Amino acid sequence: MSEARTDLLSKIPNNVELSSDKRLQRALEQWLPNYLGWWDQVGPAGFSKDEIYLRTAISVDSAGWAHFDYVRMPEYRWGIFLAPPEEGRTIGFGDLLGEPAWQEVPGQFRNTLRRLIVTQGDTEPASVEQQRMLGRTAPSLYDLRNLFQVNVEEGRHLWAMVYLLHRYFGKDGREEAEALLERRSGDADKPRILGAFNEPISNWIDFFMFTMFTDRDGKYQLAALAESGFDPLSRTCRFMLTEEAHHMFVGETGIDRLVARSAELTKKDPNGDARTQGALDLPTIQKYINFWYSRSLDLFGGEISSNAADFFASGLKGRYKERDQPDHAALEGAYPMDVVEAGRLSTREVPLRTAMNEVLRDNYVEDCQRAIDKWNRSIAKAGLELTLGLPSKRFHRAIGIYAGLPFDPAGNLISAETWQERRGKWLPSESDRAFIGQLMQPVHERGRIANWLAPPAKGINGQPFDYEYVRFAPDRS
Ligand code: BYC
Ligand code: FE
Ligand code: FE
Repeated sequence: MSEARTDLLSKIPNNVELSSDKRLQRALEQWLPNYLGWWDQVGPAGFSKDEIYLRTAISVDSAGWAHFDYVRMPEYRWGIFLAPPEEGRTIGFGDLLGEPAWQEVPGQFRNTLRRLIVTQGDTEPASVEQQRMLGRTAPSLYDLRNLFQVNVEEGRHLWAMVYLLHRYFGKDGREEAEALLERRSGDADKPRILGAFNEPISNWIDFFMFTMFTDRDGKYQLAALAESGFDPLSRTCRFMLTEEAHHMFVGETGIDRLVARSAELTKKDPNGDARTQGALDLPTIQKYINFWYSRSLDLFGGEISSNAADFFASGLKGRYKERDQPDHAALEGAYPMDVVEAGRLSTREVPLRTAMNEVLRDNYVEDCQRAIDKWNRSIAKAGLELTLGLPSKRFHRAIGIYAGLPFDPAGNLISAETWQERRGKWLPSESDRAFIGQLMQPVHERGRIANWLAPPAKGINGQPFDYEYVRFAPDRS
């Protein structure tokens, strides 16, 4: 295997030698107008004539993989890029540990692999659909540009999965690629596959929470798939992870800026009420954390999962940083799991392979806690004593062994009545949403920012915050 050259000039930019496989190239070129039709129909509403200061992936070279310039979104160059192959790569875990990684799909794992790729692929366009209306209420040009950067890259992630489907899964792969453009986030008849991707993202608080918590699930899922014995999937996910870092940055720093401004105005208000000062109060921010964190925990699947054990045994999906694990077979260990038995919580030992979803979820929880600690430092800096926190892993779950059971944020099992009574204190209510709705007035002038949000510490790609991140077209519609 040698490094493929990067072709930036053909219809579909790529580093997978697309021009040497005419059939595949033609099939993807036929999918391209369907993709553009989807983008036009349910991608960002408005702004299609405006020039956005965006980065575009142009190679997988860590030194200079991206190029920044003004682009109209419909003209964005969505490309197919895989991380360079590793000479002599072998399967790193499970029953086939040490065998050569697969360059083609092994027949016995074909359906499972296709399902994993389709599930991953489905989330990418879903998020673009969910975020479609946000441009109209962007708090600054900097944030507007970041929204669109995330959107175009999620579009590219869809391309990444569609390439795998077309290249490795024949006719059913092509059908799945069509279906990825047909499902719609939140649609009653043809919804997206996973729960969080059917939740509305109605305002910028949702957006920052989503990029913090839900894109971060993406990081851990992609990292687990980057370990895959199916080498093209591994290489695809490895490159996607470089882009993912910015999405999580948008979320984590977005919430930090939200929290900092909220704390500052709480401190300033004679009654300690950020809302009278035209900002969001910290208790409401906590509710949004509770909501998006719990929905994102669901994305890791059931705590006890034979699917997860099978994925691991077959070498299809590993753990986070599998190479740092002491035992790649994971046949011996057990995971102490809190389960509900006869209406009470008790701890049960679960075979490690069956607990793989939970193991990955724990890596994620730790990462989220790190961010919470950082936000709490911003609150303390403003001179407030309040703190934010993560609710228990059991709170407000819809998937797995705690699904539908009434737990309070501390993780105690409570009665259904208490849950009904208190849920408005723990999760965003209609009146919270209405209040946020009227906070969300667009600020589309260079260098300015909405009152409810602090400016970022620095701009994008070495530019200042006061930069023309979006050049509005004179004839914009
Ligand atoms: N909602 O054994 P179980 C991203 C289903 S985010 C609805 O518990 P398993 C991004 C499951 O399919 C990363 N259904 O779970 C972020 C199964 O169905 P069947 C996305 C759910 O199989 C922001 C059943 O419940 N990537 O990239 O271990 C913006 C019981 O299965 C949910 C991936 O997810 C749910 N939340 O599945 C843009 C990676 N959870 O078989 C992008 C690929 C589970 O009974 N997917 N179910 O019909 C996977 O690795 C696995 O399929 C899962 C867990 C992690 C989803
Ligand atoms: Fe993505
Ligand atoms: Fe993302």
